[in-house]
Amino acid sequence: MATNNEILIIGPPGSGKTTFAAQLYGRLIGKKGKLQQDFSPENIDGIKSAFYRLADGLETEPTSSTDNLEVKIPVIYEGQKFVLHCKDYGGEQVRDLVALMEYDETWIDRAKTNDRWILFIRPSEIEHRFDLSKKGYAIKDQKETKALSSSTSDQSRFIELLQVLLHARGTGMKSPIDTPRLLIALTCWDELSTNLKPEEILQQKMPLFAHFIAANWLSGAFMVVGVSAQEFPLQTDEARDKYLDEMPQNFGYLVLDDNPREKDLTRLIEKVLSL
Ligand SMILES: Nc1nc2c(ncn2[C@@H]2O[C@H](COP(=O)(O)OP(=O)(O)OP(=O)(O)O)[C@@H](O)[C@H]2O)c(=O)[nH]1
Ligand SMILES: [Mg+2]
Repeated sequence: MATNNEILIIGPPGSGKTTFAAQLYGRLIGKKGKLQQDFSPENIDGIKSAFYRLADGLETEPTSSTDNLEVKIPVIYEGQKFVLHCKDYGGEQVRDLVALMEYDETWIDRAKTNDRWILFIRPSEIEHRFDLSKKGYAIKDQKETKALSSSTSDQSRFIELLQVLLHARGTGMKSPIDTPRLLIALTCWDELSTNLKPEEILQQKMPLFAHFIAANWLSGAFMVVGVSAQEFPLQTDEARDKYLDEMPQNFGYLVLDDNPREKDLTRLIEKVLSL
């Protein structure tokens, strides 16, 4: 069966979904990237308001858990026209999928109709990996104990999330998965201050999850990239002024194999379409 070009971005609260959507929109209207806006879409208010907040040097606001925003942006990619469906919803919905282990019609529809999934993970929020070599040692530091236990559950939560969505889609896991294609986006990359590659960070921070993906997806049907949609935190006046003066379109980058500082954020879409 042919794989369609519908893309679903999946990510827990605070993983950077809205910021990326706003920055992607800026790149599309800027018409300098691989993907360009063809003509103005209707009803793009949700993304626009996030875009204007960034232009004012302000962070995006958390998306309400009841919001299900869907905008259709007509784009041109390599001379071909198609409609990019941008979906934004409160990440709380994603958290509930795992916490309650249940999904509604909206999520069944999302899981089924989108053959390409982008999973947003913010590695700086995944504390320490669970290190089996430490098992058996008395751990004196309470903080460390807490970090270790939260890291295993962080990883298993992402595994469970994918399992719930595959179940909703009706995709079995007995043979390696070809569709949905999966792009794992490690977001807020700037927070890591690292020269490592995205695959290495995934392996280092989430070895269990990395193993789960490699064991269940066909090689070539998934990839890992780094994303810094905002480029730096907007928590100081200096940072906010930078955004005001230079415009959000000039900030943000991807970490790809062929370019570890790719400023064209639209290439994330190109990458997921190329899988
Ligand atoms: N440093 C840094 N911060 C970022 C980046 N992208 C987003 N953030 C910050 O991360 C926070 C969450 O970003 P959002 O885009 O609102 O996250 P979300 O996934 O839409 O969250 P929900 O709507 O709650 O599901 C905000 O404070 C952003 O400013 C980035 O590339 N770098
Ligand atoms: Mg949001």
